[in-house]
Amino acid sequence: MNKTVSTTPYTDQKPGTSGLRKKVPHFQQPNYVENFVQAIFDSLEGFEGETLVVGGDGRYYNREVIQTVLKMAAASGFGRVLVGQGGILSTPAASHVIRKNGAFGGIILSASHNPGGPKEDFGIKYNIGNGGPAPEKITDTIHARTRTITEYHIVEADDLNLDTVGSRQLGDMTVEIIDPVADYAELMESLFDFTALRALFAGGFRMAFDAMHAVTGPYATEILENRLGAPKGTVRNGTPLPDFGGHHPDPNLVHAKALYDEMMAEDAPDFGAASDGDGDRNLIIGRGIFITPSDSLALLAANIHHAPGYSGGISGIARSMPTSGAADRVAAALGIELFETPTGWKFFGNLLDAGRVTICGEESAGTGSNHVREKDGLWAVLLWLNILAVRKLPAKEIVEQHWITYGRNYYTRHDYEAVDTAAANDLMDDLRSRLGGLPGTSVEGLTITSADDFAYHDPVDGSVSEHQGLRIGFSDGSRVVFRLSGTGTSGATLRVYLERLVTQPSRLGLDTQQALADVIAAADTLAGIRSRTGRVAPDVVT
Ligand code: VG1
Ligand code: CO
Repeated sequence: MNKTVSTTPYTDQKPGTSGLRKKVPHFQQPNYVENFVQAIFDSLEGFEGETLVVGGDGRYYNREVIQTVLKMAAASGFGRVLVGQGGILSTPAASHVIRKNGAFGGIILSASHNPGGPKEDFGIKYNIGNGGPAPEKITDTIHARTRTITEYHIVEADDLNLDTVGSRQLGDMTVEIIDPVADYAELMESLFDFTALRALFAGGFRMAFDAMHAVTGPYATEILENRLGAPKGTVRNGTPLPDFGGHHPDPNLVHAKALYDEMMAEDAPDFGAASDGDGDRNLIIGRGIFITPSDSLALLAANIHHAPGYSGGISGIARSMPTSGAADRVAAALGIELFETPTGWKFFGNLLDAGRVTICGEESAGTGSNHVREKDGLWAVLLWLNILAVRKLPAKEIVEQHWITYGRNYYTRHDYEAVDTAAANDLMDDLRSRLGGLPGTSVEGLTITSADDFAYHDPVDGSVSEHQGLRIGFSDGSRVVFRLSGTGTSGATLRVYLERLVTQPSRLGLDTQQALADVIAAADTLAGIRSRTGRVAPDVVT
């Protein structure tokens, strides 16, 4: 039975960098989920009888929201919904399922690397038919709709069993519960040389994969241990938990510190990796070396032809603006286009669809290719393994050779979390107002040569996205970027991205924070970080 329920708008349902993210109790307010889901459906046209894909990272509240989405999709006229068994679909797997099935779109329930649990974070994101995050045009429409919504539609029915694979009926709509791993594993097998990877593990190659009790566990266990023969125990923390075991499922040097320590030890495994809450990010650590995501993007681009799925080479590379320029040097050497986009995967979709780029990456540990329209953690890990299997060198040596060829972009990001929102906005507004006068002046011994508020002109659809980060360039090629996070759920998070290119062979092995000490000091002087936020040091350094 279809039912129409009256509702009143919430004023805070603006999607951020990657969907709507709030604390669980916030989502539990009356009609909060229903309003947002109805606003999504109201913003779309022509989905009558079409297929929707639904899944999430298994965090607290995932199952409840899936039931609501299913009942609302049935009332709104979708013909079929594909749901991952147990409500589970990693973000890249959801992207693939949308594409493979020619679905109209998908709803992904995740707050990614943010913690989960009854008082922690939840999120809802809409992806379009190409499998990628909805572009700003659509998220803006959804937001506008949340401000005027007066009713939503839902069928009255019992909750569906999500735990057994198979078809069920919900009103006039079919719900198919699908194996969340099978299609994705098959896709990986079509891109990488699984025979060479099996031989690698059979030869005693040792790997540690930390799934952080998040969604990648079942995918990594199936692919690495079952299909590639890596020893049992290669995948740690492989069971998705609603609260991720009480940790942040954020694969960085702070939250995956145990893995880092293990990889720096004498008897470290050959290769270490981790993935985030929804499986789209990757952390790569070779024995004795952490590989920054910016370097990883450049290295993968330079070596991707070793994987069978990319043996024809790549058309172009895209990176988010705050990501280091390491990939630019590879693109220049290959004679291919390099695109600089705003933060967030939604900006890569047009370039991938148009065939302008094959590989994309972000400094926040996201890398992906045209195989789906999301970043893909396990894909990056498998590509690394494929390269190691072919080149037969330790990861550390491959990285050091790369620096000798291309130079090293020393890179770090300093995050100031849960800063007072007004103070963070003031810091950005004040710096923005002074940008015009900065070029030609000096700070901490560095001469400023450029300063702007990054605006992106999409070369495919001509859309313009403004205010995507303040960037300041120095005469020696080093750079600092300031941005406020669009995924946080408490206060503001100030992200300061710092970078310097070094090409002298004798200076390639420095400590990153030391190599960037003057750029870090310049950032503080320019923006008054300490004085305005009251913080003496960043909360997270990656
Ligand atoms: C962060 C990262 C960004 C990434 C986004 C979503 O956004 O910086 O690079 O695309 O998270 O990733 P922000 O606005 O907080 O800087 V995920 O893995 O949360 O889907
Ligand atoms: Co993620």
